[in-house]
Amino acid sequence: MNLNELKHAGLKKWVEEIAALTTPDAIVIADGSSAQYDALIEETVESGLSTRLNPEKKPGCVLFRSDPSDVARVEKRTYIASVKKEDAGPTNNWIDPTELKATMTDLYRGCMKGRTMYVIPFSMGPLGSPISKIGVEITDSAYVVCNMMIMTRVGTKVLDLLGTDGYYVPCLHSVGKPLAEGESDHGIWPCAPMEHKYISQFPETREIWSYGSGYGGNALLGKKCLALRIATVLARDEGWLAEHMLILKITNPKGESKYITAAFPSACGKTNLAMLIPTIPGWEVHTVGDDIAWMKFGKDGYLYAINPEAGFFGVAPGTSKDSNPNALIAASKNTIFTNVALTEDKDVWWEGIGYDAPGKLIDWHGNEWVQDKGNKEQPPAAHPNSRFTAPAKQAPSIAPEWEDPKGVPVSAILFGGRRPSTIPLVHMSRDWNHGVFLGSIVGSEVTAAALDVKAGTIRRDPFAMLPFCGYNMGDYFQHWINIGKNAPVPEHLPKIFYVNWFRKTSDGKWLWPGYGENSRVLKWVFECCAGTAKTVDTPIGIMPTVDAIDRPEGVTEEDMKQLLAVDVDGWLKEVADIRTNHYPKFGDKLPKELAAMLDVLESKLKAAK
Ligand code: SAT
Ligand code: MN
Repeated sequence: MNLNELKHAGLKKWVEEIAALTTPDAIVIADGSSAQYDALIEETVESGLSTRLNPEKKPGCVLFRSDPSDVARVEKRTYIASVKKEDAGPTNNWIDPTELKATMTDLYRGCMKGRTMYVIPFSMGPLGSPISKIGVEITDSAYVVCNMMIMTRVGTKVLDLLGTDGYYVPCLHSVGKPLAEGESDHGIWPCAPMEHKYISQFPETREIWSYGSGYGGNALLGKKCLALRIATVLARDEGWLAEHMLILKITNPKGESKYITAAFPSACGKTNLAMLIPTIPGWEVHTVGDDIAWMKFGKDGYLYAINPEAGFFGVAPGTSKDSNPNALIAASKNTIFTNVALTEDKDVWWEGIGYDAPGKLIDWHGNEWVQDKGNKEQPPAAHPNSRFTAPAKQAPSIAPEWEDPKGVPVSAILFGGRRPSTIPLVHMSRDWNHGVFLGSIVGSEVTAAALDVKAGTIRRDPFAMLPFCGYNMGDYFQHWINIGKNAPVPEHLPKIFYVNWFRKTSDGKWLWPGYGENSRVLKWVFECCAGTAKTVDTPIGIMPTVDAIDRPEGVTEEDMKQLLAVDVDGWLKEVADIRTNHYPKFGDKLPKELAAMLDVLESKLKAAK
């Protein structure tokens, strides 16, 4: 289909304006057909940008290698360009929108010369769902088009839904001009130097402008840019929640199901939990989503969640038959791999795949690589942030109702992080505001190697939304409080939990095995929602009794006591850290309900001492 067939006058005008600015050689509209997908992939194979994988081992799969400078989201080049700086808040980068648009317009000028401009109409969420949103991405990257075709619902059906004047979020993307001035093109994966990269959200006008990166969340604008940063703004204004959460369904042996959403900072196993295989006989877990949840009140007063995405953009390293067999199967066909290693027989390999590298590999740089197991310093064959882009429907664990336009009613919301001490295996909030408090204090321990901070430091990542909230995080906390206040049926609000799979003994051993065994904790969560759980009230909230959770093999009663103990001194340190280092960041935007919650926690802990 061509530009003249676009029935939406506003969209056509926007596409023409961008074409005049960026001067592409051709314009192609993504129709969502598999013929178009195949042709685009074939083009990338022919140009050398991608490699087709072994059709017997990985049918319909390709491998891309990005530029070594373009391998992850770039938080320091990500902007919330609200009119007032205060509206971006203390946790976001800000540039005045007029100034930023002027800078970026200069960069965009002529940037698509020699390339094709693609117009991608996409729906975040099932087509026509009252919770879904439509976006249109303009990009000069075929890689982006193909990834968007897996991650979202793309094509003419979306244009039909949009009609002649429907609302869409405009998302403009270019991989940018080559790395160095005068250089014809930097290698085969074009991108701009760091100081020219901009991932910009304009919250008032609900626009996304991205320049200079071709990778992941910088370039697939439906994901973090629309489904989180812009969606949080829409959600605030329209009274719903756009969250960085997986959605899973848990079913007990009687066939009764509950839906749970969960937010964790990165590297805490969100995709693994979403696809977990329970170790408790008779229980089942199914996947609705692994990264983002949009939740809106239904007529019955329950919060209904949809997964706005249609695929998984999962981290490859560490994914194995043991850690996540469902993800491996999901990514066994029709999948785009990025920056993993290639085997001699054109299969993929990565660190933590569960077996040694077979023979000579081509690493993510495109160089020969032979595993040297004695050498701990050997650079990895797959980039640590290498990815698979796989259709969600290919996961054996996918819930049959994952595309239900009305969403699924949420019974429980989990928050969690990587906390070797203090935070117990699980506790439940006393009420909604206490749950909001738990979300606001989410943090994860960082290692000295990972970030430029002292080992053992807690990096606070409220609601796991630090890089993804499109407005002032203090106002975002208030929005969560307001959702509770305005709940049509307060008893139908989800219960809120804080979990921690990462407790260690004083000599550094894991206290809890994690993975499939986490189903034992999910079972207790299920029972809390059903009103059948064994619970005890403690200064920090509602906890399981020591015998409430069946112990996995290797976990002793002593371990369980430790996992479920209230560490009063540890929590008092936590309170002090929140009071002096965390909450003051939000100034007078910090909701009074949260300040009060901190005081209550402190006095309960002191009374227990
Ligand atoms: O690159 S993405 O933002 O899509 C994934 C991630 O960093 O969480
Ligand atoms: Mn994520």
